[in-house]
Amino acid sequence: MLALLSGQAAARSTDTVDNVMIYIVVISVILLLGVTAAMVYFVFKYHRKKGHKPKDIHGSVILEAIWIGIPTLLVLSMFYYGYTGYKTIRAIPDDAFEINVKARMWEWEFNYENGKKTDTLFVPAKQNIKLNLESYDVNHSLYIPAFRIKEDVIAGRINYLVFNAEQTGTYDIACAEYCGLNHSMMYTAVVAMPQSEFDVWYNTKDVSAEPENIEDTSADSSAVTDSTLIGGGNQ
Ligand SMILES: [Cu+2]
Repeated sequence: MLALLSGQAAARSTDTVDNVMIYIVVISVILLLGVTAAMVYFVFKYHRKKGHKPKDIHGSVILEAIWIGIPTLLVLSMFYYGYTGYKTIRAIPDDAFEINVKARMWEWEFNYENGKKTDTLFVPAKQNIKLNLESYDVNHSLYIPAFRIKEDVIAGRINYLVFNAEQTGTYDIACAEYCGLNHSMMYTAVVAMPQSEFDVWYNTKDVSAEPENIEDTSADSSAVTDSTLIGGGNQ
């Protein structure tokens, strides 16, 4: 919601999902207020009065058509809005930068095309990213709450997740599929860096090295440290 208020979404998918969410919440609140107001009004209007004889009402085609028609249209519009958003999020852009992700009990492994391998996901910001998701063992689920995206990592199958981080920063990654005893320890982070910074890191020889500036900050307050991630999670 913070991103909504400040107008700075962490990723494109954040906006897509939030817009649908707001749409559904607004409709729900309007209906809630309308139903509650009608209920209170009817309590006073139709309370039992002395000497008053209630009369029976036997259906009304127009009324019934209205209360079937309007909710149906509302629900269909929610579906349409949600589905078009889902299609946008699932579409694989041609220029996507691919990273192979392997999940195992209980950690994530990010494998880059040039042989780099990390346990934190480093990506360039404002670039389409495609994660190819595979599991070494059981089912997991890769969840990035700030980007509003989550995809199951199914054993024996390759799944994918696409995103584009609009803002540089560090965001939580969690496992969202209960996968065993230390499932709750499967926190790591996605670090979105400016393209130039990412290129420097990506092209350094040491395959296991993490970006220098990330290592520096992780000592004090960065969310890359395990303790912060475990504390700050929402799974
Ligand atoms: Cu898991």
